Formats: sequence, C-alpha cells, structure tokens
Amino acid sequence: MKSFALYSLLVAATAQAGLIPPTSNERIDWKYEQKRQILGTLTWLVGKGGKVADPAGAAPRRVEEKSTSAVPGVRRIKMRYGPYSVPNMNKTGISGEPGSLWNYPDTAIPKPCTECTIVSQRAGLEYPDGKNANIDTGMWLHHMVHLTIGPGRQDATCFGRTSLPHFDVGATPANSERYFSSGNERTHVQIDKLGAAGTKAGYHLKPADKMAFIVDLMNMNMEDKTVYLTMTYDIVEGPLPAGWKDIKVVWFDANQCGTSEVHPPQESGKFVISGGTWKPNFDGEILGVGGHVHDGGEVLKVLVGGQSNCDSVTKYGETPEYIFTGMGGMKMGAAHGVATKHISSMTTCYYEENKIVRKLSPDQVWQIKGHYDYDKFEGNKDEKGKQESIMAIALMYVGVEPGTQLRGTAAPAAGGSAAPARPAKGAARPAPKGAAAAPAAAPAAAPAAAPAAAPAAAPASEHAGMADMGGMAA
Ligand SMILES: [Cu+2]
Repeated sequence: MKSFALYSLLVAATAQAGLIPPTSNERIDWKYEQKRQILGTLTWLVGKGGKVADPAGAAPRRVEEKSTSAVPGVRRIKMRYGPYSVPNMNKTGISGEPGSLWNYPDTAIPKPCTECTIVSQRAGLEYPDGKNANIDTGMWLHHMVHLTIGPGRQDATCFGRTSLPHFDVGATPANSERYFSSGNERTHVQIDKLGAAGTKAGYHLKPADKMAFIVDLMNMNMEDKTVYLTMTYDIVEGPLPAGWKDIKVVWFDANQCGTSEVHPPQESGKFVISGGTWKPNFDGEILGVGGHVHDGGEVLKVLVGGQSNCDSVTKYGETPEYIFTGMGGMKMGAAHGVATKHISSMTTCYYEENKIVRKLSPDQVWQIKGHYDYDKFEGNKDEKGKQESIMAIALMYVGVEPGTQLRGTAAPAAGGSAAPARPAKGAARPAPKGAAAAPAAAPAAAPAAAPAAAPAAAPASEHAGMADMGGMAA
C-alpha cells in the first residue's frame, strides 16, 4: 500500500533526524507527538488539503495599505499566503481530525521586504475574494506559527533540543526561531504602541532570512474551502534604525518543542496546564507579552518567581463573527460539539503593563500557566463528546542589542550566504485531489536557508537556560 510505504519512510526520516526523545524529557509522550505529526503530514501528502493555486479572480497577494502606526516612515504591507484548501467536516484526516488542515508546513513564504524592521504584525484569514473568513461562516484560524530561518537565528526555549515545529519546516532551533504566532483571536502584536517618541525597537528582518509557516486551519462546512492566511506587517524599510534595539522572542508553551497540544486533564470544571520553567539565556528588556489558550480558557498567566508578570485574559464572542450557530443554523455532524461562543480576544501587556519585571536576568525563573474553567466557558468537543486538545502559549517580545546570541553560543559568521539545504515543502508536493490547477503557479520555492556556519551548539553545561518540558497540574 502506497500510504504505508510513505508512513514507513516518514518514520525512518523522523527517526534519522534525531526526533527520538532525550531520556530526561519524560513528561512528553514523544512517540505520540511523532505519530501525530507523521499522520498529519501523511494526511496532506495523500491529498487531503494543503496549498493550491490561486483561484481565478482572487484578490492580489501583496498590497500596501495606509499604516496607522505613530512611528514615522512606517509602511503597512498586507501579504496573502496560500491559498490553502481545507477539507470539509465529512473528511477525517488520518490523525483523526475532521474538517481540518493539520500543522501544515509551508516554507515558500515571501517576506514583506528584503530587509526591514517589523514594528507591528497581525494575522488574518480571508476567502479568495478578500472577504474575512471566521467562525460565523465556519472557518477558523486555529493555529499558525511564524518562523524565521537564517544566520544567527536561535530559538531561546528550544535551543539544544529536538523540536517538532522547527523540524516541520526543515530547520532546527539552532538556525531558526519562532517569532510570531496567532490563533483565531488574531492578537495584534504592537511593538510600536508607544508611538513616535517611545518606539525604539523592532524585529529586524535581514536579507539572508527566510520565512516559514506552520498552518493549522479548521472548516466546519460540508464542502472544502479555499482560504488565504493574511499577514499585515508595519515595517520600517532597510537596516535597523540607528539607536534601536532588535527583538528576540521567547516562546513559552505547555507542550514545548512539540505540537503545543495538550490533552485536557478534566472534562469539566477548573484546572491549570503549565509550561516548564525557563531561565533567561540572553539579556534584554521586556517590551510586550501576549497569551494564547483555547476555548474553555480564562487567563494565561506569565509568571516570574511564581508571581504573575502579565495576565492575558480571554474574552468570548465580542462580535458576531466569533459566534458559531452552525451552518444554516444547525451544528451538523462532527460540528455538533463545537462551542457557540469562541475566544475573540486576549489581553496583552506592553512596556509598563508588565507588573514586576522589565529586564531579563539569568537568576529568574519563568513559567506560564493556562487557567481553564469549562463550567464558565464552553470548550470544543469531538464527535464522541470529549473535550478536544487545548493549549497554553505565550510569546514575550524582548528588546536586545543587535547581534545578541544565546549565552555560551558563538556568533554566526558574517555575511551568511545561504546554502541550499532541502527543497521547500510548501511548493514541492503534488496538487491535492480536486484542486483546480497544479500549484505550478505558486511562487518558486527558495532554497531553505542554512547558515554558512551554524552557531556551535552550547556545551551541555550551558543548557541550564533551556525550558524543561511542560506538563499539567490539576
Ligand atoms: Cu492553539
């Protein structure tokens, strides 16, 4: 059987790539994680959803909009990525999820510029005609991870570890970093919040950097849907402005370096899911932080020394597009357990809104806790009536001196010409069944970046900065 051969191949490939768990990380079921990713990958390989060609008459892929940023000289670039075909509710992926495009890697992601500094960013989801796609029409930006791959890029919380999200886009935590993420609440990251006088930091995108996505979308309709993932960037063109700080992002996760998914420990009532602890492995000043939980969640707490530095609080169904009444007023089939009111925003903490700590220090101990209460907020249930997997994630944006590397690691070689590594996954696979045209029209895959000289891995003794594995506490 073709799919079985593929499965064996994938198992062999992942094993070879070193995805075998280190023995110290016992709190994560790596076999389960691996199986989920392999099955998810197989699902889109056998033609259930994925990147397709632009439908006729689709809105343009790149537009310049009027920026609302108070920082002088900022341009707003809106990019439309994909489009992605999302299977309908009658199609169940091999991993068991109906109506979903599950953790789909796309490494053919054009940047908004060759070199610029990003001061704000927000994700969205749109139909080909440019109309907003959300829960009221059965579409859901379930999860997306935005990675930067390039010389000097290091992931502060997965460095030195095997990591599924990095592996998924053909990279490692030693040559790439997760720098942005979005759920359907579509939180606007606003480093430029202080305006013209106060914004002296941004995420500096360099010429050698490549971008990659992991895309996870849901479709509660009875027919397949094609949607674009949009990304709106506010940028300052060219090198990092003089006197500005660059940004490093710290990714906290209850299932760190895995799929981010956690099984709910309870089917009702209150509980907490926690990430592992992290000791800062670089210096910098905390600019902002925001959290992500799933429906049923009340607050994501970012703790330092056991005290909350930021409470990222959920709000539900603030606008009609976040209310799911079902398609045609009925929650059909596998969609019957989907909640009515969904998380429509999560609060963030910028600058002085961080309660205790504004500077990173190696003696601090950081941890996140996702507080859930299914009695207060409805979760999403599967076809069998069981609560679906949940998440607790926070992204902390830290202002750093340009060129900052994780402690104990060497700076990358200057220049950093990218050597071809492996073909970009997002453009290399065959068209899904039923796609109008082969994805030949998709942008040619740029070779995945590989730093000219990968930063030397830190010796074992330097690994104290790594977060340990996440876990649950009732
Ligand atoms: Cu999520």
